[in-house]
Amino acid sequence: MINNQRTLVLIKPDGVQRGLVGEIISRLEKRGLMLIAMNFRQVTKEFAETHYGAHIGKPFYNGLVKYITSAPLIAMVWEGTEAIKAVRQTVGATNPLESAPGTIRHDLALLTSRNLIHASDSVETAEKEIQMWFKKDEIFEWSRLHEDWISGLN
Ligand code: FUP
Repeated sequence: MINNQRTLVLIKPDGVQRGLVGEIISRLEKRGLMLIAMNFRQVTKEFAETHYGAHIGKPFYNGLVKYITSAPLIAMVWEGTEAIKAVRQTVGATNPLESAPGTIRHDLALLTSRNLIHASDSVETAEKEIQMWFKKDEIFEWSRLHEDWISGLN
């Protein structure tokens, strides 16, 4: 497999509350990505502030931290060829009103402030976020019998 990557994906509290967990996971599974870690949790204010540290001071920051800590969320690690780019493409642009039809945010959301999902935006961020959200022994390597039908090269 070329450029095999891992990326952190969160189904934020609005996704859980709206019953969209299965739909979102299904879209990533169908794309050909592999789920290698997953848990359900409600994060503290301190944890959320570390995760969204890049946004401190922005006008939406306090609301963002409140939103993400308000109820449980799903945290996952997905793996696959170019997983970081592939997941962000399937997720769509930050503002659902500007995201492409067929993407999760376009099809299932309306507002940036309730855009359902988080996905790491670079290799460096992915590494940092995966380390922050998961212990090593919570991540499972597994293999698919039909791998060549998804990631085979010609
Ligand atoms: P993304 O990488 O697409 O999740 O987007 P950003 O890192 O730019 O923003 C992180 C989160 O901040 C978004 F998912 C939602 C929130 N946000 C707002 O609520 N309002 C804004 O104007 C911008 C971002």
